[in-house]
Amino acid sequence: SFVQRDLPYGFDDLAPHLDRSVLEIHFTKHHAGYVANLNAALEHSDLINKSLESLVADLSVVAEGQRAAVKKLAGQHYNHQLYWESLSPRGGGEPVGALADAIVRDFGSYDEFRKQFSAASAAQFGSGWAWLSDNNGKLEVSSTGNEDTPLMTGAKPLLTLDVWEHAYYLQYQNRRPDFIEAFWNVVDWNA
Ligand code: MN3
Repeated sequence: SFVQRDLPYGFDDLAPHLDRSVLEIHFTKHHAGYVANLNAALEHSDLINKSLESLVADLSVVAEGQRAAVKKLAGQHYNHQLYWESLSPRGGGEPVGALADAIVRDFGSYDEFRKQFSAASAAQFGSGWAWLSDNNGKLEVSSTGNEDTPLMTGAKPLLTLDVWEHAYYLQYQNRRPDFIEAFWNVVDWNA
């Protein structure tokens, strides 16, 4: 069955940028709920043995009557796992090495990349995600609604930010731009 990996840090470790109020319920209720419901939906299916990434990348293998539900649950599981594992108490700053070089190559500068990613995060109307992805060797910034992920359209997600209200409301209320600014202090560029 699909497994929710442990957080690689404690619920208090990303404070003050992201505090327990936006980590604990989010991880133990929202994300855990998606995983439990995904396992329940596929309990009697061989698909429960597929890797999460391959399931999300090719939903055509899911029976039509189940596809919409599995897309939501598997997409949300995949997105949350990448989100949690993109964060670290030792995060922040700027990337170095190959990623830094690729960002300069495709965006002109780190600052321009950050500006575009923040703008995509702020402009996503309603629930969704912002992304940095590798699309056939070129980095790109995008946003998606609900559970959608660039993995569903053939790109390789590298970094994501959850901009569903449940990701920030208890700490930042309606101030999504403040949440986006806080995110940059805990991005784990090594991941
Ligand atoms: Mn979420």
